[in-house]
Amino acid sequence: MKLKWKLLLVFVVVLVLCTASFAADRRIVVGFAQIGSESDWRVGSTNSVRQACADAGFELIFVDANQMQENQLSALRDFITRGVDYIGFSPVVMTGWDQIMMEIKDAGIPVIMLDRNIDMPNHTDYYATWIGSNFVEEGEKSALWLLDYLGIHGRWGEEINIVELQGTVGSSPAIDRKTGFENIIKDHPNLKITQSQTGDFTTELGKTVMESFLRRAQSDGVKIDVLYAHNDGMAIGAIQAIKEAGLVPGKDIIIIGVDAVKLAFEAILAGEMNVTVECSPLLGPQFVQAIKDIEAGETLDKITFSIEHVYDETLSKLMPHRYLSAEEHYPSRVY
Ligand code: GYE
Repeated sequence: MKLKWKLLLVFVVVLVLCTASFAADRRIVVGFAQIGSESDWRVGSTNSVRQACADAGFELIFVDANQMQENQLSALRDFITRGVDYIGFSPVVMTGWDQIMMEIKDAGIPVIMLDRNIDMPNHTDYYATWIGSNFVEEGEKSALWLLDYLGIHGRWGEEINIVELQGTVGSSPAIDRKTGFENIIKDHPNLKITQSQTGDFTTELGKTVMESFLRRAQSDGVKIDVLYAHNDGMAIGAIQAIKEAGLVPGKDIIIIGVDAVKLAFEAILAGEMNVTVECSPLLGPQFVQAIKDIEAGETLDKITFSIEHVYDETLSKLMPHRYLSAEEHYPSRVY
């Protein structure tokens, strides 16, 4: 063989080997469009996704959208342009995603929905799976806990005025937690929601809105018996407002929160909050597993719910089959 052909052969062999090793080393690239960092829950969710992707050796392009839909839309569009392998997505609100979901589908990028859901025609056609909590059930559990609590305190049938701090307007947990709670209280006409407003899932707004609930209740001469907050962060802010108004949270006003973050456990142990309904943000490992399953050619279930509990320091002593002790589980909380 002539030298020039030999050199060409060597070149081709080297090229093939390089390409093969590049393919073997090629990391899976995941774009994740996160809502923001509005709560301890969300921070727990972000940490869980980051850690699980790092453990799996994925390259993660992570965007914090600061609770703004337009930021999420541009992050998703950027993921398409970059040609990521997978998209992870927690939509801040339910609607307004039709166009982008179609674009992602056309680009052939599998989407894994985490935590919140979208509302568009045939929405399940646009994602491989959705992993999260049953928010309607969380609302129902909150109301059922309240009925049990009133029962053991001999307040069954008493007129009970409830104020509600809703989550982000138009988000699936805010819509569903309200629906779930109302599903139960509608059969109990003595339980009334007297004021209801959004606190956007933040502690700061939870406090501000609770202050206005208290002012309005005072001027109307109406007692507030219960606060139902769609997340613990808002409940913590409201507790502050209640204290500043000279009332005793957890006693003068029964406080119900959702998420089961560490701070809620601390408030329960301090007697300032009564119960927290768990919603787990630790979805990173399931998110990574879903990607691995798709890589292996499996078809995923469209919905995966996480298993969650209710924690308090009163009913868990009497009904341990239904409620868990906050004190006992506090040391093992990770968010
Ligand atoms: O309850 C709240 C957060 O979407 C389930 O978002 C999540 C909610 C969670 O900021 O704290």
